[in-house]
Amino acid sequence: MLNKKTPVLSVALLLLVFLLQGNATLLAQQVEIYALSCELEDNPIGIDNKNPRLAWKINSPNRGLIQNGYRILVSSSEQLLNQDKGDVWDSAEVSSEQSTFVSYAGEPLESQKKYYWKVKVFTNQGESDWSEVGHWRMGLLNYKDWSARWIGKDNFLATDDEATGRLSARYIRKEVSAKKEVDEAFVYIMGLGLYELYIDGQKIGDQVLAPTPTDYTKNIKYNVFDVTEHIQAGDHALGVILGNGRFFAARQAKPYKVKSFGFPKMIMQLHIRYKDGSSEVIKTDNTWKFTSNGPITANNEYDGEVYDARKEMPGWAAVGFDDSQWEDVSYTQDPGGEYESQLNAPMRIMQELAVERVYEKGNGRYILDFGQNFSGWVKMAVNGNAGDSVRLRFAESLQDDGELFLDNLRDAKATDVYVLKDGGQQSWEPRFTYHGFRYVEVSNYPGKLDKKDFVGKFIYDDLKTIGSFTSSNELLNKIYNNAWWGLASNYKGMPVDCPQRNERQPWLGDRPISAYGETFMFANINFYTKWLEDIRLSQKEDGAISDVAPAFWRYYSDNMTWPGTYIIVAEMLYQQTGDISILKKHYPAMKKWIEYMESRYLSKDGILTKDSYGDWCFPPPSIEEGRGKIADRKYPSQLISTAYHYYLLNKLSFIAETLHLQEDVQEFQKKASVGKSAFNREFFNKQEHFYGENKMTENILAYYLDLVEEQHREALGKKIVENVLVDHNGHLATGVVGVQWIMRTLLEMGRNDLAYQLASNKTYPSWGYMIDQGATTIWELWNGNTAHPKMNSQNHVMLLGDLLIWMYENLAGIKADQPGFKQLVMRPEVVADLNYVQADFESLYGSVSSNWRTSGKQFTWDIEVPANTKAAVYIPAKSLEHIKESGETVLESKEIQILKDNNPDGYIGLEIGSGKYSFESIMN
Ligand code: RAM
Repeated sequence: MLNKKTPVLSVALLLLVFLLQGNATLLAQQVEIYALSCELEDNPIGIDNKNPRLAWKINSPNRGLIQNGYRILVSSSEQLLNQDKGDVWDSAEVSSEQSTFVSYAGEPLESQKKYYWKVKVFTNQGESDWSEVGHWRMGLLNYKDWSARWIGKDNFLATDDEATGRLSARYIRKEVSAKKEVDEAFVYIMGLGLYELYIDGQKIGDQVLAPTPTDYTKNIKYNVFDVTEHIQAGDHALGVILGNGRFFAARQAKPYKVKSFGFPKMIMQLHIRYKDGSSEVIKTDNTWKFTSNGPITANNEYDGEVYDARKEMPGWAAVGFDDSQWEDVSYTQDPGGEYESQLNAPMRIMQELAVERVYEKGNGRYILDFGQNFSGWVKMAVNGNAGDSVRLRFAESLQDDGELFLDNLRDAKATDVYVLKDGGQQSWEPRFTYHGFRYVEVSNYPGKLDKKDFVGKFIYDDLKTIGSFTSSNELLNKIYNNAWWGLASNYKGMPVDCPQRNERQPWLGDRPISAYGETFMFANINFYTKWLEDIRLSQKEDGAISDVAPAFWRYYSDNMTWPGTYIIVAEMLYQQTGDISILKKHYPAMKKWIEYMESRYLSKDGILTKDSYGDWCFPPPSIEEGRGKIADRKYPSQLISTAYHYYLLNKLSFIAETLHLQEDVQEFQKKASVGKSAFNREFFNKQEHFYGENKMTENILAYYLDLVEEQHREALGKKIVENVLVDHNGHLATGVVGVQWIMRTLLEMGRNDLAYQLASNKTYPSWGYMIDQGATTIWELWNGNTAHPKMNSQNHVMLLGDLLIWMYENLAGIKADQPGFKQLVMRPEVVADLNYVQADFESLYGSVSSNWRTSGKQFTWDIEVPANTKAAVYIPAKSLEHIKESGETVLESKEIQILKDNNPDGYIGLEIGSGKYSFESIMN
């Protein structure tokens, strides 16, 4: 046990969702700042939530550590905080185990003010010292804080290519002066669709493709920059470049479908506080200067960027530039949305990739292979003559003849052009586009191409990778790795379906369960919190929710499976984080949506009659049968919509229960029970014990979503086994809908061996087949190598289904038992030839890890459970006597409680507190 002198328990602070972090020690030890370990640091200088939530992690190796109280101090200055004075909030000692999402409850927080905070915790093993100091800064809280005007040009310009929808970038500048000694300076900016901000010629911030995309008529995200180091007393130049982004839609041909918001525009304020206490706000107005005659002559997300270096305007963003040829900027229409601080992480260049191979094609033409499908762009170095025009085209794969395979991009041109200026050696990368690619064709490259002159820039939201998984099965590891690349590639401020063709839409139906698996891999809480808001804002007056959110494509096709993701992801995020505010916020809209669907499509006898996509992208029976076929045929299914209706009612009932809305709970349950009877009456084949047409997905939905009556459950399970083993020769046969549940269905049926078989398959259809065919990400179609290119992306994540969940929760055995991992249940599945798994995951309480290996009947398991949590651990063992922990029998351990000492299922259950444990056992 711990005595009072035991060293170092440190506490890391997080300000959740809008967050910060410091660090402290328990027991009067020295404190050191703990680098932020999750996305919660996404934006500590622009918090516009008036009650930010605070969180901290207790970083301690001690076993069985539980917090039983905390005290938070928030001060208006660091000096006050150092004197332990919380002049804006002193929570006093609160007796509570809560260490995540603790709502600020002090004095009202003021716009643009910086706050300092620290926490100390009281635990069952003593009291901590104060943590190190964390801080955050409020954004612009009041609408009156915005006194600048939107500027730009609300029309096509002579430099724009109206026909292709590729606009010339807009350059906007203004020279300003700081009159006195500057204490601090902050910029607040919205530049739509995309912007880059420069001060005195230098780009501000390392974000790219900012701001995060939203439905700009509903909300617009502003970004905040601390520019104190750039603004001293004296003259300065402010320069902004605007690109199309999602604001000016890349495709204008179908305005009823593709939403366009107008022409690029911006609003910005530079707030300067002088050392003498006075302050000043410099704002966009009609005295700023404008040109579209700069080097970026064309840009859009799908088609690429054209950059004519001969048109560069050296010094355009620096003081002294002659802008007499520039026009006055105009006032423009306000886009309409609420202004909100961007709390989700910006996109950044997250990784650089080297060219692996170069294929020389003659005449200055080359094909570069980066060896990996990813999304982003290429930076190129080149030496040539002014006017030489180098063209880069991007593709995911090559044709048999070694040329780029472009057909699956549809009409996305995915082409960047760089026109050289005088001056020999030069280098360039685009700003307002990105591509999904592995291969790049370089044409008209002057001189000999050296592969070192090209660097791939992998761009996605700056979400830290917080999980890892490796096992003795190399194929599983490869699939996991492909999943990582696919998911990362499709984080673009919203979860897009694919990064390459003319689509790139945030389809709801692609992520219902995938999002859950992703939370183990990426620190994406703020990301999905933002997406839920996008979905909520897509809701129409009548209750309809779009299949795509933000609704850049206006598809309100009314079905349960795509919009249903709203409910599934909200509930999942609550389970994985413990943030109940998510449920509170979204409950009314979710309820309104289901009632809308019922009012239109629920038959009198309980069938939900409307579906749109069926089991989208299910695999054709054989590669041959799918060859050359277009995959976008829809097969709506009332079985699917009725099953989801039932499932979503149960989810809503759980949410209502959590929010203490008893009447609603009863209402949902009543409807669910009608739905269940209707489902069985309509779709169950009593003689044969299957559902619908005995398709794998149909049977899985009935089984896993709990629709089958208890007395038929076992028989249905047998049908599913037959579906896999007999009908499909040991393979899955599920599309996007079925694959969300398949691994956990087989596991629940006691057939994890079959789940493992599906994950280990290399023949069609399987994830392993994709890899066998050279995939480095996950495909849109099981038969992605031979189907028609019209709808056939090679970097889509929807077919991951529940695979990652199964890897973490079941193979590794890392699963939340109480919301947010306050309590864990760890039960690794030892299966077939799998003889080790190593996985870890950074929860909001700290690191959870599970490393197990087997040797014959011997099972060895090292685990780590974070402070302030506990875990029920299930160990494969013959009996309690066959388990040792750190060499000792567990019977004598005071730190280990026994939960279950009989093992009809081959497992013995123990309860442990935080800390590291090494178990050894002899299995059945
Ligand atoms: C296609 C894509 C996308 C899917 C929609 C319904 O555009 O496959 O991922 O959600 O169809």
